[in-house]
Amino acid sequence: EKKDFPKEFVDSYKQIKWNGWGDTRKFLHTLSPSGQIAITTPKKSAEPLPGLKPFILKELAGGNGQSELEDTPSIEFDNIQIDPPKSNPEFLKELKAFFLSDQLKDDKFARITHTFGKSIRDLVRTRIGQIKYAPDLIVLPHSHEEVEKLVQTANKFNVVIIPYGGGSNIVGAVEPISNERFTVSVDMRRMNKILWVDRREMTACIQVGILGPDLERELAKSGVSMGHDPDSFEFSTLGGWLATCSSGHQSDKYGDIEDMAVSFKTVTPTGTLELRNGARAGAGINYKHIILGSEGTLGIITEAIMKVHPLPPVAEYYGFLFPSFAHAVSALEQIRSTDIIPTMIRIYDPDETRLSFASKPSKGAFTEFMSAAVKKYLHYIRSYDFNNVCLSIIGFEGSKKSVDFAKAHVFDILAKNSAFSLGTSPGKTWGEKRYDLPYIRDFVLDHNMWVDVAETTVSWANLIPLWKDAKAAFKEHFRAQGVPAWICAHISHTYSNGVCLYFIFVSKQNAEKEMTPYIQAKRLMTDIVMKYGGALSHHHGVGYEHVPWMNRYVSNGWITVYRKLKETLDPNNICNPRKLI
Ligand code: FAD
Ligand code: PL3
Repeated sequence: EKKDFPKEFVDSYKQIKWNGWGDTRKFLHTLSPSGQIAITTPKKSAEPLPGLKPFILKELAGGNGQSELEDTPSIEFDNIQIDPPKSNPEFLKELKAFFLSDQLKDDKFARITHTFGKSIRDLVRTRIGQIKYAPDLIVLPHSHEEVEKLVQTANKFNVVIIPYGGGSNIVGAVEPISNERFTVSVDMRRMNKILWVDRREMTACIQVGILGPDLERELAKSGVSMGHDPDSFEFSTLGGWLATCSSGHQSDKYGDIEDMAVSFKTVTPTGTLELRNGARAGAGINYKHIILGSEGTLGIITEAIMKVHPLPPVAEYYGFLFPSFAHAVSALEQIRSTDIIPTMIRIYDPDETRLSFASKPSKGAFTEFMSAAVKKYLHYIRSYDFNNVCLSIIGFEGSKKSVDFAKAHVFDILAKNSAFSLGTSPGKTWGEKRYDLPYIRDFVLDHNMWVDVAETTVSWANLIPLWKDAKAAFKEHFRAQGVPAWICAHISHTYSNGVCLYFIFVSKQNAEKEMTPYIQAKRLMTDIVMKYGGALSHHHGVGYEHVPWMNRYVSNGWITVYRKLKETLDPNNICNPRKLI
């Protein structure tokens, strides 16, 4: 039976920027006549960030004497040209017998907004209208059964299917990389319901096309939370998180996505794979790990049973300053070597600390705090050198008793490592602004610069050497070319045997306005990560972006195992081909 979707539902792809990041109503722009950068959000109109433009000019754009930002606007949507969709009348005829016409889209807007993810390369190509292989059709399924029908039909007609969650990946994971076969992008976001919540077993069964805010809002009605909060939370889906092995801010307490996933259904061209529900089993291979991180190459995940926990009665986030990155890392390592771990520990290196201060609104708590008197105190009494200061945000969630206990223990270690408490207001600001940073990327692209990121998991022993070496190598690479460039880093997820180290790097766009500078930078950063034995990615996945390193990262034996598995589950290679290896 064909079911209409609620009339008031607006498909997500229509509500987010086609050529940038996030909500169409949220963006950075320059205020005239003051020339300051401001952020406009659905809640507030134009809030000035007075420190940001001077910071960019000083650190980057002004590196060659420039005193104003240059404008490099995006192409207008109407000026983009793409090839018409390929014709496949028999396949479409079978689909139309099963799907409503509103579930099948092949208009230019739908096709362009399902071509890429949100990496720098994706945004740059969209902004210049360089769209080579847009999918021929977008299908918006409503149920597991519809996905089964779609996959069977695609397999019959040798049609490529690419699962599309929020499209927030930055590794090329949803992009069609050939136009040899008819290609369908399967937009999962109408599969957005919580099917049940079991408060006794603390699990919930969820359709995986649900976006982060909808998921947590609906779970909260039952008094529970999943606690997965990546930076892309607002625009990414549960299915995408499972398929990319994602990690959220509070992973230190609630785990990464693989720790939360109990079982799920995956529709493959050779049938649906199900997993058992239950607390744990030691009965052979843990098959869920075959699908986690498979990035749509083995099939489409439709429904998942996930662990949840009661909404924490207490959530307290604090800001601390450390005299240097080494002090902060030392404190972190001491905390991690005990059995009392905060919910979140983020440490910004000195450069990202300065960016963080520079991008605050005019009367933020930080600005007040950094008054001359306090600065003097830290400098003269505590011997802080402000070129090296690092900001840290440390959060505790749970019962009051457990939070108080953890705080006493952790604050003691922080004090022994010369940390200075800024109280809860930086934590509050972090909570309010934590999804804003990617909007700066669009502003940077609008002004003849580019920005990219690299992240890894690195051992404690290699953390500081990798941090120093990668930053130095990046700076030297651009210095040798006479191009202004800037790099910063933070630590965002911690484990007993290492941390996630995350770099952000920015430079001027080159005269040819093409991709060489960031392809070179990405290569340089990933080679250094490999040299220090880091993970090829802690949480961004592989897509095609990281494929060139896969042979070095995973042994040949495992690549053969994956290939055989793929041939078995997907003999016609219709599921997201040429990704992962
Ligand atoms: P998509 O981008 O749509 O797809 C990603 C991959 O999963 C593709 O291969 C796709 O085919 C596959 N896929 C999607 N849905 C399904 C499904 N139902 N079944 C099978 N395969 C499927 N990642 C983190 O982990 N932590 C972060 O903090 C984080 N922050 C980010 C911040 C920004 C600004 C951006 C742009 C990205 C960030 N990412 C982060 C990366 C990205 O958000 C994650 O990889 C996320 O898990 C992707 O989810 P999605 O729903 O957008 O998936
Ligand atoms: C994936 O985890 C995230 C992908 C986008 C991150 C964008 C970060 C943008 C930061 C912009 C900083 C510009 C500062 C300029 C300084 C000279």
